[in-house]
Amino acid sequence: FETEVTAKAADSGANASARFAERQAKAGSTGVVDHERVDRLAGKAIKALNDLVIEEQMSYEEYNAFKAWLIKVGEDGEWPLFLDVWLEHSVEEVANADREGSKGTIEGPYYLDGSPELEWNGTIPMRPDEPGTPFVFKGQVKSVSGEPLPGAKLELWHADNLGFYSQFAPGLPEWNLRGTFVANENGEYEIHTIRPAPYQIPTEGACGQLIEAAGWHAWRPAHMHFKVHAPEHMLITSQLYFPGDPHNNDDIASAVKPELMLDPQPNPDAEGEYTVYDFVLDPE
Ligand code: MBD
Ligand code: FE
Repeated sequence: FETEVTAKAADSGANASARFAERQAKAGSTGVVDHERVDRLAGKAIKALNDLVIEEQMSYEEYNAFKAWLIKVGEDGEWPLFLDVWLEHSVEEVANADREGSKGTIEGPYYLDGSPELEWNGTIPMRPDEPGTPFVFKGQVKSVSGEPLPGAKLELWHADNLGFYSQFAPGLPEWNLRGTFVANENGEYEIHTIRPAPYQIPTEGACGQLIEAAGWHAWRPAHMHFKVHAPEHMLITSQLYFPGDPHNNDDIASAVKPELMLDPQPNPDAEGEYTVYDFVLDPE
């Protein structure tokens, strides 16, 4: 069992790198280089590292350990994981500073576009015996002026009851716990799924090695990922969290915000829990 879990975790990094490369290729590039901007950003990044070496009086031994580790991050396919865990939260903060609607947060390394499209009140693709507490997620997509946004699309993806994402960890059916829900004429949705488990980032790769060496922990609190789109509105990328999770206050990816906390209640109509959360989208 140990080796099985290890194999799954090791594959996740390589898969995340491959999926990212595909998406970048599809997104295309204008090929136009803003030399001044590159000079400024690359220059500052290099200066920050040089300052670190001088300030901390880094030795050759430390420099070589750093070099070996950087090489290993690539070999393990963990650049998406490393960047999304330790840097994306700042990029997201800059990108979304002016929004008036719902807060968003980072996308992370495990998004896939094109998940199966379902009605406004559907069950997310899952195994017949999918382990975990049944969970109903309902609410409404609205504009900042309070208008419902019919036909809005909610993409939802989350880990299973063991913390694994389909298409990244092997052994799970394609699109397991991934779906695109189309809101009804009132902008409403009612999604049936299961509660995801907290997520531990792979411990045996380069990121795990860093975490171990620094004496940090490898956990993200349990979370569900969303992208919500509506015509003439800004796309929102978000994650929602569960109260009481031991890692809500020390998420390794620094992606928890108080506005993103759900309030699950026992479901009066069925086994499990339900929660209500509305998405408010800014105009484009
Ligand atoms: C995840 O599931 C995640 O959401 C992030 C941001 C990083 C690693 C794993
Ligand atoms: Fe995640």
